[in-house]
Amino acid sequence: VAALTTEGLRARVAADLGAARDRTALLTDCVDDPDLTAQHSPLMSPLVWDLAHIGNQEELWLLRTVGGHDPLLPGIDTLYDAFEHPRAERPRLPLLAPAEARAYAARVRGRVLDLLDATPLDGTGLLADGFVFGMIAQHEQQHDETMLITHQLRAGAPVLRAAAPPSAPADAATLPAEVVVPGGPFTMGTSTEPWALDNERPAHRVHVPAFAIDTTPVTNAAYQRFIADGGYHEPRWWSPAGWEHRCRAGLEAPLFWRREGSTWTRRRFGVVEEVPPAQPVLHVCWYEAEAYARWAGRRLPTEAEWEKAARHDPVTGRSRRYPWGDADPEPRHANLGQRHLAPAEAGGYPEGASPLGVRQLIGDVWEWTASHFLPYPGFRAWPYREYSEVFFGPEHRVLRGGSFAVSPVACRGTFRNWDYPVRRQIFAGFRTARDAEPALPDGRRDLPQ
Ligand code: AVJ
Ligand code: FE
Repeated sequence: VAALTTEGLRARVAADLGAARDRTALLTDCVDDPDLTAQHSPLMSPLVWDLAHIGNQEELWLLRTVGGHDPLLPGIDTLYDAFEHPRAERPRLPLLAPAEARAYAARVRGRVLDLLDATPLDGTGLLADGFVFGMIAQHEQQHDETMLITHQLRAGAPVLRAAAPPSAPADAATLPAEVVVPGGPFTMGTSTEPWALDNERPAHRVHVPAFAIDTTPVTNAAYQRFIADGGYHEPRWWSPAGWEHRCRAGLEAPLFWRREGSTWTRRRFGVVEEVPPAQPVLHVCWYEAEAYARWAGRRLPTEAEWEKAARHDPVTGRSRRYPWGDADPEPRHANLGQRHLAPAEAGGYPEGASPLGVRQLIGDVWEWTASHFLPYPGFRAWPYREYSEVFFGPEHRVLRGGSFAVSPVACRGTFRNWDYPVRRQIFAGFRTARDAEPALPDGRRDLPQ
């Protein structure tokens, strides 16, 4: 973004806003009005809430804060303030009806495109490198992922379709199980990425001791070995909080899985299929990831380890924007943007590998890390406390890397997501790690039987 001319940046903003709106339309035009206003899960808003909230945030930040406009629909702000009304309450609010919500979001967008033409994007603060426009494009795409989660929770006939993700390349079968990342400092976070959000800032040096990390996310086949080995019934693999949750919630397998005879099936956007063994496991909570890792004789990577594996270039000592380099994501690099509605098989996207050969760090599945969601040293809430600051603390765990449902505009090596350790409806999987000593000489490890 930084290298663009003002006109190039304007075109980029318009394209990113347009791509977000196309995605929003795809997710909301395929269902009827009762489906848009229904609550498909108490964890989620009705889709029509997300739709108007997208428009309302765009109006607040772009039309009112930047443009100085008066409110378009006086009185609606409180309905669409995520902090005033928890998700479970939203269906009972006097929300805009689907046609009104669409018209409102479209009206806001029309004025935003006029404002974009009239606004210099080389200013400071909110306008530096077009930041606030980029923030709003990211916000809409984040809600597009949220709406896709709602679709996954929705019962009924399938309404979404997409091409299957690519199969793993031939070398996937012979990849080393893990990659050793040498110890030493690296630069975590960013002070230069123009559209990075506040929690990704500032860049700071972190010393990370040598560790080994899985070359790919943990697969359904590997996870099924944990289940078959009685992993859900062995308290020793679980932390005390994890075991308590496993018992209270009656966890036996990932969310959406069902055992049918000797095979596992799962429901994906209304379609029941056999669980694909080579795809990364999806819809496990942090506690399940933690238990699997302990069963495998390993642990979850810390957030710093994950980011070092993803960004550190041992040749130059620099941190890259993405595992493959500084170039923006293209379809050959990673499974992003809801092009496919599932993760690609483990070992996929060799062109997106990190310098040390770690694959699929970006895209496919969000990856749970061991770390709590905390501010970096020198953190400054910007432009609003409710994006990150109010969520810092031990109750959330950090997820990294983005899923197949994440847009390239809202995904990079520094991007941080977070959620409660019990959450399973998000598109989350994980990979495991270990301290690097003692390393096996060929970089392999023994897999659990
Ligand atoms: C960063 C994904 C946790 O969806 O709750 C959307 C993003 N913030 N609107 C969320 C967000 C405000 C946020 N997450
Ligand atoms: Fe939001």
